[in-house]
Amino acid sequence: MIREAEGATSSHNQQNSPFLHFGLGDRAPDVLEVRWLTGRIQILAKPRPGPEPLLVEEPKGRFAEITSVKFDPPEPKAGEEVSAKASFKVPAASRVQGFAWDFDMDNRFEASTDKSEAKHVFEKPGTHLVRVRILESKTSSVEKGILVQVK
Ligand SMILES: [Ca+2]
Repeated sequence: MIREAEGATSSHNQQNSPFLHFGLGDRAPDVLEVRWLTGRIQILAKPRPGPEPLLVEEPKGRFAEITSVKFDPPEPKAGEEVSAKASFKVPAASRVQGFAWDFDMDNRFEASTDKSEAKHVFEKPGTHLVRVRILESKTSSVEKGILVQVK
């Protein structure tokens, strides 16, 4: 389930509540991901349904940023192995737990790596959107999407 919230939808003399209400019903998902407008992804493991609402607030403090992703070769051919390398910044106090790579935007990560580099073979030519995630901790991560042209 994905639910998107927009900001600035209020009109004159009206103000939107800063709260969003989600109903999970009787389902107990394994993971609840909250994507904040700042780019931070908050990961809540096994949120329990119950009579009391679960209040989720964006964590304070600085977080990691993926500054760029480079491919080698920059314009790969279909069937050719490509190396993808992410450049990133992390606050001094945090450590990176790892990286996850989704090379075909199906919301499943094909590769999990300790280093900021992964290899992949694109089977088909065309424009591919690659998603890379920095895992800052079990509860926080940041993603970036990059287009790559495959010949
Ligand atoms: Ca994938």
